[in-house]
Amino acid sequence: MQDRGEILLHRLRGIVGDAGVLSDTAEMAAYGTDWRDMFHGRPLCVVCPATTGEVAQAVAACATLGEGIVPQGGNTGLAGGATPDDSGTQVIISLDRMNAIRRIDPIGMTVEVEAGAILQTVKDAVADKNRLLPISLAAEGSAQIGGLIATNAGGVDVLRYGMTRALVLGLEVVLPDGQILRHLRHLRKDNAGYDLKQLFIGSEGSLGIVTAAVLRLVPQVRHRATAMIAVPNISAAIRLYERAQTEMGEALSAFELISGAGLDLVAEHMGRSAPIQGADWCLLIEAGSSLSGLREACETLLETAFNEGWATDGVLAESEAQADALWALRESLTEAEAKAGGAIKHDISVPITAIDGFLRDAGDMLADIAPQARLNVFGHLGDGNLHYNVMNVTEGDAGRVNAGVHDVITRHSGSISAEHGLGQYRVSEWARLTDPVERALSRQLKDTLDVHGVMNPGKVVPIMREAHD
Ligand code: FAD
Ligand code: 2HG
Ligand code: ZN
Repeated sequence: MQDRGEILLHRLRGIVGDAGVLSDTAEMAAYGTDWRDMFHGRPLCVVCPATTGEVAQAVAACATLGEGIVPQGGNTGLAGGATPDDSGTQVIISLDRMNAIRRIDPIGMTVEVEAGAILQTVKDAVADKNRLLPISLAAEGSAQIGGLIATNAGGVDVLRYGMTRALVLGLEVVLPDGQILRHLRHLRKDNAGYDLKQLFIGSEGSLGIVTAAVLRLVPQVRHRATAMIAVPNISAAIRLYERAQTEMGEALSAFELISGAGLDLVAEHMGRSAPIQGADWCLLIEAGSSLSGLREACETLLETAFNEGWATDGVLAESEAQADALWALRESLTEAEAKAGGAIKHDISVPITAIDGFLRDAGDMLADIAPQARLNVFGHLGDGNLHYNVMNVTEGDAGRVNAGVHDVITRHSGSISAEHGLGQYRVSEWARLTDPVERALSRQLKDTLDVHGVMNPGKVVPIMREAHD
């Protein structure tokens, strides 16, 4: 008699064809491990559907047999959400083959794409029509639209344009029982009933598989001013931020913090050296507009910053190439950290005025429990979102450090996941720190939409039922 796995493989091959199902261990290896090489799973197979109909049939086949499904996009996620468990029974559904850009509307300023389209490819396509899809992150050459929506990705342009959620106008989603929710609307205004698409944005594949989306575009930025500024401390950085908002308003698109230690990592492991040396903290600021005059505004801002003592050094990019070189430093931080041995990652946010206090308290906590730790702190200061990455921690101390940072963040009324999601990396900490009412409601939502518990099990909502705790 055939076992369930063999029956499922047979059915899946019937749906997508033999070539669309990978079950060879070597072929599946890249899909079974996350970008950080931190989570290692063993899938039954990897299914690569070419149409929404095929995704729906594959999901229904898994649901009928009660086997877990793990949706996977570009596999650049930093929370282990796209990695299966090691049971050898879960099915990865990869969106790689569903990558068409279906329609660009430069007047309505929308783009309709399939979930497997790579962010950079979509950005290039809309740029040809003088439009911008304003999501920018270092993984944009691999991250897919479906993955960005599923994680409600942030990045360096959130300050001006919001998280991915703010750009989603319509979605097509395959539900955990194989039904298709078709809501591919190109509408900016649509109050007809519950806004169901919001349920799937940021739910990390735990409620359904995004197969296509309509995204909002903005006019392409024609002029930009980019500056790297050394600041003496965080409170000076915050004062500078307040002034930048006043001077540049909606043109301000990025206000990023990088530590001197982070720039040293980038120099050592990526061979890129910064124009500013020896500072504890640096900012990378960018403003963009269809209109000119930004450079002058940026010069005035820098002048004020020096006069007020908020800046100790600064570089205003003279050319696009120099601006790109400044961004390359910022975008190399994650890879440099990985090359240096990795870190315990904390993707925290607090109200921006609480950043200084958070850094002080977290530093005190670390000095107590892991004095040898090294920090790589950087991120989206303007959003109150820092990547508080702790390096050089022994395996034995890792859990205490992780919980310690999250306890500090909780005391500052912050979030333990500002933009990367919970995946499997943070799910137990979320359960530990989240209000019981919020936990129970999340569980109820998951159980209602995913009756058989097959959609990305163990991600976002813990696998154990919590009804009685
Ligand atoms: P995957 O890694 O494949 O999946 C991520 C999650 O989404 C998983 O839970 C998966 O099950 C689910 N999923 C994927 N596709 C679908 C789908 N079609 N339908 C339903 N669920 C799906 N993130 C930020 O927010 N800001 C940053 O600045 C940022 N910078 C990064 C820089 C680097 C160098 C790296 C490696 C990662 C970075 N990330 C950042 C994290 C990552 O790029 C984002 O989370 C991205 O959105 C993941 O997209 P993906 O296609 O790779 O998704
Ligand atoms: C970034 O801001 C990403 O560059 C990655 O969110 C953060 O590596 C990290 O911890
Ligand atoms: Zn980030």
